[in-house]
Amino acid sequence: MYWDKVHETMPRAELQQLQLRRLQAKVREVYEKVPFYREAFQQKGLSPESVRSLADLAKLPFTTKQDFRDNYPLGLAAVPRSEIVRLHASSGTTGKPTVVAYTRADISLWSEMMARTLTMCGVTSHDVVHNAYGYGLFTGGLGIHYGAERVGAAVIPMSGGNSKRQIMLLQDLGSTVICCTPSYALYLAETADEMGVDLRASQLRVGIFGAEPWSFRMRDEIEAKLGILALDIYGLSEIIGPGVAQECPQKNGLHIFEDHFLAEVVDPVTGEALPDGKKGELVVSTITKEGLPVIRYRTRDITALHHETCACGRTLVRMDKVTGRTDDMLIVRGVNVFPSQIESVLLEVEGVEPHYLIVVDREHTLDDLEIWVEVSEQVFSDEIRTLEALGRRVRAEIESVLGINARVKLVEPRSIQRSEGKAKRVIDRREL
Ligand code: DLL
Repeated sequence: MYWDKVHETMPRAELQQLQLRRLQAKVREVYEKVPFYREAFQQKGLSPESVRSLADLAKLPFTTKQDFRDNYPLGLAAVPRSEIVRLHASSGTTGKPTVVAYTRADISLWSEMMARTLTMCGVTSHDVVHNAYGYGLFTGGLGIHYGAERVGAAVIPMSGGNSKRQIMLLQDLGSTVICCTPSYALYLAETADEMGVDLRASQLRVGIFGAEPWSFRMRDEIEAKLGILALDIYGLSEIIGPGVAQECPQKNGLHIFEDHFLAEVVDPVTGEALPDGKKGELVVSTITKEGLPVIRYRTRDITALHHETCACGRTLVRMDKVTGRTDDMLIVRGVNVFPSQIESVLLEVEGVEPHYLIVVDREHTLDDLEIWVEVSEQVFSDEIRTLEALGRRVRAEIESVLGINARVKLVEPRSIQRSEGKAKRVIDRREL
């Protein structure tokens, strides 16, 4: 099912013409209206006329999170305040948040992208969408909300929190679609379980989960516990929010809406373009957004691109599931470790729950990696010998995948803090 068949299935040559036209116009616009871009271009000896083909995109300077910080709050905006109708912000781990601005046309574009997203997941005007992404400065809640309204579905603006009430309303209002972070979906499943409710018997059919990394194993777990099809949604505030890319039921990567968002994957160290299939850092340029257009934004998200047409018929480039960020990679005793690798290992092991915490510390000069893992109720009440054997098994699996050893601490069911939004998986106590 397509929302906008023309653009979602456009032959590549035609799509590229459209992209080039839009890119040239946007580059001209930011050069004229945003001093940051004019200076960045001039420093490289570039002008809007330097962009003659799509390949010329690679000559343009990158924009980074730091540039947003340096121009806090709205120095990168390309329109006067009077044209801005909405502001959102993403909370950074340090310092001031990143603020983003939308014009009326941007809100319409965003709704359109979200309508594509939802339609790709099979959502229609007959659906009831339980939206448990946070409403507020976070883009998840309102992004899904406007998309669901555009499709004509009935949207329930739940936001996060009060999980028991969520389960009650989910059932009573006959929700067919659920949207939230994957970690919150698991928490809801757990809450339902405690309440004696079997979500598999509810009307829920499909879930649209994102805003944080989650493994394929986690998908299996969610699909089994909720009895639904679970699809991955990707986006970031700096670009527009959710609605940058969406996985279709083929489960074959996420389609990037590249008639509006140009995608490149570059080597995170050299900044050089990488070919299809090679993992690197995703870089995105917005070629139609008005309020806060961004050229070559370094997302820090790690993925690879694929250009072959998908079995669903969309010609739009696909990106792999984001497995980590260049900045949440841990370097433990010199080895690169991504939390998602640990997650996949844990979820392979029977008796272990998908709730974990990675604690890194430094004893004298040596890094110490400890992984806290919840065990299932059944294992927990079993003999100590069983627990010990499980601990050894997890440890061995982790060692074989990461190539380093870690201490494994098996903890009681439900003892690791649950999150209503993005889960916090890593505690790094090293003072480096
Ligand atoms: O998380 C927007 C969003 C809302 C996406 C709802 C999907 C659903 P930010 O708070 O700015 O925006 O965080 C963006 O979250 O750079 C990724 O690191 C991460 N992220 C988002 N979606 C995914 C995903 C929203 N599907 C940052 N898989 C991004 C992995 C994701 N990571």
